[in-house]
Amino acid sequence: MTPKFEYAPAPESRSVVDIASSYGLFIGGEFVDPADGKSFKTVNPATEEKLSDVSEASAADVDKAVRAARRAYDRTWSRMSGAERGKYLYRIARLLQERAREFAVLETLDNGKPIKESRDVDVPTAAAHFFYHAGWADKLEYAGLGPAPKSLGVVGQVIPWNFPLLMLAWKIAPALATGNTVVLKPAETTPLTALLFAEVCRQADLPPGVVNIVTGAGPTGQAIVEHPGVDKIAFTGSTDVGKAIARAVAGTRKRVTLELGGKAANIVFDDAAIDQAVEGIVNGIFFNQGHVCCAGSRLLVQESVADDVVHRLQRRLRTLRVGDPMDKNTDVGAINSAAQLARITELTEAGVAEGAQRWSPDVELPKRGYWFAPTVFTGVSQAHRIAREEIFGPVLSVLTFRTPDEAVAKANNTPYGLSAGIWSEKGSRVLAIADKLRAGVVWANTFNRFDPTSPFGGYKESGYGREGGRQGLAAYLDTEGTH
Ligand code: TAP
Repeated sequence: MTPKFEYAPAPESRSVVDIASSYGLFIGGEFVDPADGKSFKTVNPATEEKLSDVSEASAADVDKAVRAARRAYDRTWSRMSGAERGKYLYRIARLLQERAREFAVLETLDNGKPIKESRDVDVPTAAAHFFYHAGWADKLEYAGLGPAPKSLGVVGQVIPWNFPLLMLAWKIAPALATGNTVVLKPAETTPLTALLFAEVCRQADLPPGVVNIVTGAGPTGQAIVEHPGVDKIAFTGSTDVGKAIARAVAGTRKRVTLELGGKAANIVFDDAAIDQAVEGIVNGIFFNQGHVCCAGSRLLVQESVADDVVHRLQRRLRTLRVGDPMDKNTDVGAINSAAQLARITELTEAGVAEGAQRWSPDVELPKRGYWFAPTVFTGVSQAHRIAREEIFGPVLSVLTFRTPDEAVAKANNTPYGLSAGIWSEKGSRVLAIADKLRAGVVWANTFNRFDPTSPFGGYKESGYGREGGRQGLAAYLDTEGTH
């Protein structure tokens, strides 16, 4: 598709939030320079314009952060009552709400996601995670995890770029509520909301060292994983890196939880409310440009309604607005990085080469920045790469089935098992199918709904451990008294 126009982000977006020209590492409650003075730039993926220079933490910096976290754990955080810890979490939650506009704008500038998503999903859901876990802080003995479960100590957390603030909240809120201290590394391409969050920690008077933010690339994450002073690793990212982390911590005292990739089936039966299902399909794969671990990237549609569903889906996709993420009417924003765009392009080319039929609505993509038009593949077989591999972009693969058993077999025919969706008006069918799906989260007549009260996590190669809900607390507690 030939790019046709260019735009600049609205000038007011820069005035909503102050972006410093460079950022230090947040260690022990202070922004400090990295030991070897290295930095990297973070860009706006919608314009390729540089936003800021961010410090690159070396192993020495990670060591400093782990020591700060240990000191904070020993001297203050582990000695504090749950009720006191809860007050800090409530304070952080309220500050996220008060500064919601800044967070939403910054997230959209750094990530490329539509402002209406950062405003209505990422930021409020992040605040909700802090509110929810604040409530648990003084009630841990009632969580059904043993009489007086103890915290683990220093937790190393490594997160991806698709929901930078929300993934931070999923990690930091339960860790703090359960009495642990944290060293967190955001993804290289989206560090800015984590650094704004560091400022919020200071504003909330969080004791220095309870939260430490070290920015950098893969090696910084690796230094956290390998540091002997870390008691637990919580990782969200690709299955390949997750496997490397599991190998690195094998045989050490470190606990580990992994939230990895997915290739979710969104299953539409012939008795479904079709228009409602079409909305769910669109939300399932085009929300956040499809940069969603639990995206409904495989549409399994019953043969008798397949033509109708695809036709209505195409009609709906023609109405999507692709472009400036800062425009409140935009539905599909920019791809997060050149590397991710290359991966999406490579896989979609493989889809064509393997014989699937590719379709996109006629959209005008901006000239600069990283863009990919919403894409639907029909005529997909289970052997195609686009049906097996995680694309992590706005690309839907459509497969068909005749019987419910065939739907289940196809849905489960993947090494992943993070999520799935079922569209049917029959409650008994929904329950029966949900029971047979090998996926950690199953949505019925909806998709991509996130709530702090409900545990989220994978089966099979999508990882282990749960985040959210009562079950998510267990990942941060020594429930067996063996740590
Ligand atoms: P990864 O490349 O795995 O990166 C995730 C994080 O790990 C980043 O902070 C990355 O740093 C860091 N990292 C890279 N190499 C590392 C190493 N050897 N040791 C320790 N840390 C390392 O994934 P991604 O491309 O950012 O994210 C996309 C993937 O995340 C997808 O597969 C998606 O499904 C998965 N994801 C899963 C979930 C859940 S909840 N299951 C949620 C969101 C995303 P850099 O950014 O600097 O490379």
